[in-house]
Amino acid sequence: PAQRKHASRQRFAADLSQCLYDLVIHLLPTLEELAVKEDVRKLLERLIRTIEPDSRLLSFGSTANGFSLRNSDMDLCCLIDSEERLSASDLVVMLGDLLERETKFHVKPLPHARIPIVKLTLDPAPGLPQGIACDIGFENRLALENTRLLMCYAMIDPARVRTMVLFLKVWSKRRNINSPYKGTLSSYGYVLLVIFFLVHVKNPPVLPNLQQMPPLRSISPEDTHLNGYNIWFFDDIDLLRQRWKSSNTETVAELLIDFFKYYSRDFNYTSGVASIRSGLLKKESKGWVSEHERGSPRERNRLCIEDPFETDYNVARCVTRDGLYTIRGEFMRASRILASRPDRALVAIAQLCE
Ligand code: 3AT
Ligand code: MG
Repeated sequence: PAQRKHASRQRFAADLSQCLYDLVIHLLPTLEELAVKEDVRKLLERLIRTIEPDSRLLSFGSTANGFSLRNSDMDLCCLIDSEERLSASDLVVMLGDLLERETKFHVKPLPHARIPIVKLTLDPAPGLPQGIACDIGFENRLALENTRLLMCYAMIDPARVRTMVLFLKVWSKRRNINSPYKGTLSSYGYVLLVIFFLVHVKNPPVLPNLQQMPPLRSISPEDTHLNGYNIWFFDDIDLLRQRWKSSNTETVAELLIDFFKYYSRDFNYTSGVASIRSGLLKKESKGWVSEHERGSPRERNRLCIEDPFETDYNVARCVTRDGLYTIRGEFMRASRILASRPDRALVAIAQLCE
């Protein structure tokens, strides 16, 4: 009977892996969508240069890191290379006016937000059935770097890493636990949970720790630091693909099953901090405690995920007590569904994302 159980588990995992690949392929953005988005970026860049001639408009977030689903929003960052430049909030106001006059976008400038941005939306049109949503921020160089870091992780083992991440994005959106504004976790947070799991929890690891690999030649601190944060990581992916081969041969389904199991019962939410740079840390050692005393409106550190570069920043700071309760409940539910191994993997996926 033990052997039969093992065989059935293997069969289910193989089936599930195939279904996950098939599902994810259908959810990737089309080439047409990517081309339209690139045209939009170029158009916006041209317009911004009428205000700041020495500026560049770069994509970050999922459009740039390989973790994008069909119709995902565009995150854009404007970098200005000249010495004298307008403040971000002035730029937001001016750019807002300009785009309002010159384009068909609906424009919403937010000059007084913590990070000033211009929000844009474009109505659906033929060839663009879902329209476009886009945020333009300024000088957010750390976001460009963390985008590049996630992209490198995606490229080391695209089949397993991208499939896991994309499935979790779909799942978390369908289960309504992907809204930092409502007390749950951002996509960025989920991606970090996956990478933490693949680097630090799985043994043997599926991914190396790019931030702890020694550089090939010595680099001066000026080249590795940005705003006081160490942003160095091993980014020579061609070389890495030649040299680094994971001895972990688990299928994407086995990894996903284990991921849900780990975050439903093994991760210590009370005291643990997930850090992709340093592994499992303690809230206490980072001073990320006691901000959620009873009745306090400031609930900061229920769930702790260290940003890869801004190490004093908890990416999951928006997650409230109720939010975390819901997220953990969802991890348990997913774990339960997968453990019950319905006859067909497709049924499991449908149930998971119900
Ligand atoms: P979607 O496809 O939009 O769901 P995404 O991969 O674009 O997912 P987000 O929209 O959550 O991810 O984030 C876009 C980028 O913004 C990722 C990261 O560079 C930055 N970012 C987002 N949330 C945070 C955060 N809490 N802390 C620091 N940087 C963040
Ligand atoms: Mg995004």
